[in-house]
Amino acid sequence: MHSFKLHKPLLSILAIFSLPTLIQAQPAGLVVNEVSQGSTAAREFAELVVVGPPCSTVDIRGWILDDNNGDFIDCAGPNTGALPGTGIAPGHVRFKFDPIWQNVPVGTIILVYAFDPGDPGAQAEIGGLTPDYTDSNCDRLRVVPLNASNTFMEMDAAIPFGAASGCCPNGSNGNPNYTGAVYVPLNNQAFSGVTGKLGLRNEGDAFQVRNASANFFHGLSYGTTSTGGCVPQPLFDGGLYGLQFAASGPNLTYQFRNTLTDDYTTVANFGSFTASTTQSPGLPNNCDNAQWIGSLRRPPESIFQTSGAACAPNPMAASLAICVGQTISLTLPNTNACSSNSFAWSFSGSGSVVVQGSSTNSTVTIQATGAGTVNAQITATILNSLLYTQGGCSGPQFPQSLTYIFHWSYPRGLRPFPR
Ligand SMILES: [Ca+2]
Ligand SMILES: [Ca+2]
Ligand SMILES: [Ca+2]
Ligand SMILES: [Ca+2]
Repeated sequence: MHSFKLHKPLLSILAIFSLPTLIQAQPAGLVVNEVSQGSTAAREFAELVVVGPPCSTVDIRGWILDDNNGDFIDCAGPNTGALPGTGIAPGHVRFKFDPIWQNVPVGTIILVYAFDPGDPGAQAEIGGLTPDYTDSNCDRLRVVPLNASNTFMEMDAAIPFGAASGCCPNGSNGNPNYTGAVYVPLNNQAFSGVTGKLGLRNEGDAFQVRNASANFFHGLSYGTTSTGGCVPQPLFDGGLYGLQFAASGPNLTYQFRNTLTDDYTTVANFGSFTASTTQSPGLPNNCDNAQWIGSLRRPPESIFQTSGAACAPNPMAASLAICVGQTISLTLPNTNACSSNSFAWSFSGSGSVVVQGSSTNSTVTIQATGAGTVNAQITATILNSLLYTQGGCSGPQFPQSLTYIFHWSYPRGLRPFPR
């Protein structure tokens, strides 16, 4: 019989990344990619893009979505209260502490939208999209209605609450924070509608994302306040990054267009547009936006790494030594339900092998034909073709690939496997 010995590690199996991408520290969170009033009434939606280090996932359990909470316009100084007429719809929503939100791959789009089955004026215009909380179809889009059918999120119905009346300082009139929130299941107007928790005031308001500690992560504001005779009338400030837009009213959408750069904290990279013709729920906002989203994505096999570090070397089990003549199968590690678009195997080193069958799948079968060491390398590639088509891109766009190398040895002195 031939021998098949599992040696102690001769060489560790490494993951090596073929893209010359600069891996920089990227804050992990949710970027507001688009906020739309809808073409009419309260058919509102918001589109979020998961950002973070390449090859990583982000834990968004407990992350908060809200409209203006006072942070975008508030009475100056601590404990001075909120202002009326600034779009503070009482209440907010958050992602539940549910496992489906624990490891969301960077580059995922999350579409949250109004859909009250009993109120056509509070039904966002999302075309043929249907709810997909977990990205079950692997298109990296999660479609999430903010209504009673959504059991993966929850809301507080009252906090923060807006000021009923009065000018600054407004004392305890209005509560622009999240202390004392009590979470209950979503109702059908958890986004917009008469009792909406995130309802976007047409004349001026904000939309924002906050982390599980209620700290601001990203958001924008638009339009003007209406403080009922208070002088001077303060303006929205655009939040931490000054993302403020003059245009307001119905039938408007605010979009990250990556106009100059991919910096989502620079207002010049955003714009306001007519919603009925330009809103793009669940889709990139233009080709530049699609390229940015594509640049965030990596082959899904990379995102559940054993090393824990994003795009870092990925040590596997012990290296193997097999006999000349022996046949063995190699499989790309860390596969999950979603997979890359294409795979390519190659072999190099002092030993020699022949491939049996296909070498374009995530598994390959090889037979050792000559003693020595062999590196078996697989490159997994995602094309993002759908994303770039949706973004209206013309011409070829860049794919994203990762290369894994298996180190193998075929010891000398062993006889070829007898046929
Ligand atoms: Ca609110
Ligand atoms: Ca999906
Ligand atoms: Ca509105
Ligand atoms: Ca969009």
